[in-house]
Amino acid sequence: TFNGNWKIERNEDYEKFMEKMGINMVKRKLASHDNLKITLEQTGDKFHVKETSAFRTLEIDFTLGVTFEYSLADGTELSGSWTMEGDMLKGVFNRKDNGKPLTTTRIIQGDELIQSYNYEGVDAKRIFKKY
Ligand code: MYR
Repeated sequence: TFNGNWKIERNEDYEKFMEKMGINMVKRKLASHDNLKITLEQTGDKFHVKETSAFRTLEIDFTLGVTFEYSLADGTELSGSWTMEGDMLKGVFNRKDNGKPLTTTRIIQGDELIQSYNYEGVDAKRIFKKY
């Protein structure tokens, strides 16, 4: 289950990914130490997400397979949806400014939640532990 309170533990290639996203160096440095925490609550095919970071606090509701809007901390707007493939959450989003896809997955591996990202051929991971 994805349910629980998750706190960022480490990143892999996240700065490179943000660079591909067009985020400037100062923001990349800040964002790689954003102290991101997410709380996930799944009820059937509905998720409630609380996100807290150095940048902001927000709550999001989505239903698997249903398109919704999400803004990144820098204001970049995405539109897309999450689906479940086996034990994996798979997100397919498109940037509203340029139409390009950003794909992401969440899986539980041991005591970690691993979120992977892909944009324009660049992969990154953010790895969370329960708190
Ligand atoms: C959620 O489930 O937490 C809400 C929806 C998340 C949408 C996709 C997230 C992509 C985040 C990319 C971060 C890129 C920073 C440059």
